[in-house]
Amino acid sequence: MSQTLAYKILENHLISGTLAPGEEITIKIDQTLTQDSTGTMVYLQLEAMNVDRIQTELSVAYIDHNTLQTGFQNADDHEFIKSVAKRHGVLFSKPGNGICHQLHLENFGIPGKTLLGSDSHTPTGGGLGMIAIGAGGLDVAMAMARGTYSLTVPRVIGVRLTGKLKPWVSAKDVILYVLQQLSVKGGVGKIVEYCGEGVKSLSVTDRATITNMGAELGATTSVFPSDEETRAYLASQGREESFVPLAADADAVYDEILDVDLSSLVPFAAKPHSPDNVDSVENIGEIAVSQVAIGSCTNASYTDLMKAAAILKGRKVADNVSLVIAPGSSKILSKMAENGALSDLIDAGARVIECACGPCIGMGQSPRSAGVSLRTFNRNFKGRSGTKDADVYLVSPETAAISAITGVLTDGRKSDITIPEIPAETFKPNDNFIVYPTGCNKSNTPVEMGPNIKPFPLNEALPETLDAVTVLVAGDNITTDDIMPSDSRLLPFRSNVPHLSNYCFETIDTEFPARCHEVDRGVIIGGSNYGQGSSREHAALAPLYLGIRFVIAKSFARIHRSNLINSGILPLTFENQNDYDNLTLGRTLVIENAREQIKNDVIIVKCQDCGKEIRTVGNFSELEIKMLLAGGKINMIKGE
Ligand code: MIC
Ligand code: SF4
Repeated sequence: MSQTLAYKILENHLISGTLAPGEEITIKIDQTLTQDSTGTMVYLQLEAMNVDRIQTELSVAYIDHNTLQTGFQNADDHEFIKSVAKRHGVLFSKPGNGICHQLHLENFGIPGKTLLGSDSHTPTGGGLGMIAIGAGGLDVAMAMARGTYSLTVPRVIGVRLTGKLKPWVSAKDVILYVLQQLSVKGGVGKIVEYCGEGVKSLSVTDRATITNMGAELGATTSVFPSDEETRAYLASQGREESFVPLAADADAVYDEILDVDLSSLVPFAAKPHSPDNVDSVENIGEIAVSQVAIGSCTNASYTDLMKAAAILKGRKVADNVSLVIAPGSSKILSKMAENGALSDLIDAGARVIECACGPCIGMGQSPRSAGVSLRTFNRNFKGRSGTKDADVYLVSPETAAISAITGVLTDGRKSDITIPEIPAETFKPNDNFIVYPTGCNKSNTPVEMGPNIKPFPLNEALPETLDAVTVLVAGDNITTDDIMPSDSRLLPFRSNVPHLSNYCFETIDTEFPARCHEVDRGVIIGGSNYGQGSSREHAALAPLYLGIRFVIAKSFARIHRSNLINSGILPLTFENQNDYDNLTLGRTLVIENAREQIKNDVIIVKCQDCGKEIRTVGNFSELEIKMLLAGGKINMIKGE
């Protein structure tokens, strides 16, 4: 039977289950990656699993998020991660080497392999033809321990590309257009597979920009074929031997098709405060800009930065603009130092900062009050930049660079600048930032545990009767940045859930933690796509710490739903969405006979105050039921 590329790779890795949409399967995981802001939890969990060596072909621990070492906490976390990585056979990438997804593409990604990462933008690897999936930290720890991952088989959308991009239009505009068409919920339960003759006009890093931001569609992952462009990219990184040609069968049938004519696209921007709030730069108009930031795992490749350098060369950053540039990797920065492009950026007035996530996660470089910041990043959620009232627009590197010069949002097609073709480069292998675990094991390498690292909270087995008080009624598209905000102030506490919990839902309702402390158990009511965005399991662990035992929402984002289940918190959806409107704060909701009910199609939740019954749906797989009964994944493993 003819197959999509996604299903071919999944089939090659199938351990159990039926490869059909909606079925639960277990697949072999070849590679994992972690980063530091989710990594401390991952390695605490790996230690708790009491395994000796990892079961994957390759696992890498990157340090890229918490690199502003304003106190001992981040540096302690880095040492902790390094020590556990060495004990179990995981490679460790030091801070300064670059952003995990860019580094993985350059150094380790292999077409046709599976990659599980404790970061929602792990699908960047789909640019190389991998099935690369973002997951909660516990799932990644399990994948290291057992070499497997279980998931519900997604459907596959084909995005059929034709034509070729015009000057000043680039990969970012492709994915912004797809986001405009499909929305931040459009990819939930789906893999986005790119096909069509337009694919070959996109380089691997262009493709990686597109698969990276597939996370913003809510998709399980996105994937491109592996072709001559893939070979060229791997060769440029000195890894041509890793090349494997891969494509869907010619007559593969997709569950849906979206046709995109690349030649019809224009420069786009995602307006505040959602990546799918997309319009053309021309329509938005020449708004004044106070900051421009080029970088992140979406758009900090060599070509992206070289294009920005070519636009800025010999010109001056506008007086009203602070231009900040964070290169994706040390190899890129080094190459640009070598070929002079770095001087072009600095001479134009750019602030070149460390190769790390930096401003993308609010680690410094917050914009001015009520400022307008143009960013080549992937998320513009309110407050994520560290400035609550800033307006963040997501744009391509070309649009960012030209706007930095003019000081207003600018459609480059109107300028007289011609962006030169960026010649392909070869990069010197450099693993001086990598710590190899050679010769290390559990008996000769101690765990380095700093004083800020606290144990993670554990739930208890599901009781027969679960009663909880409504402590929050939230709207649609609540992000995990809303649930557990992260910025330079809070990121140092990613290994300290008790401290973090004081800031849970800070951007939405500052009274939330106090309200939770007043009741024994709490329940959160959410709208649709609850928990979109980051993979941080802290968005489940902090509520768990505060006594949240179930969440009823109109729908859930994939990774957050799994994180809730891993923590033993029930994610339930309303069968009748009108029930959402009747719920207010302070209601006691009861699930009687909960241990049996979670196995049913419909789970009845009774409102003790009004006597009304709310019909909810769990749709839990067998494995999920086991986890929920045990009070979470760790408890389940301990009981096995
Ligand atoms: C993000 O871009 O939101 C992050 C920070 O990389 C997160 C991970 C985290 O919250 O630590 C993600 O995308 O998963
Ligand atoms: Fe880092 Fe931003 Fe990418 Fe998240 S989205 S991994 S914070 S660069």
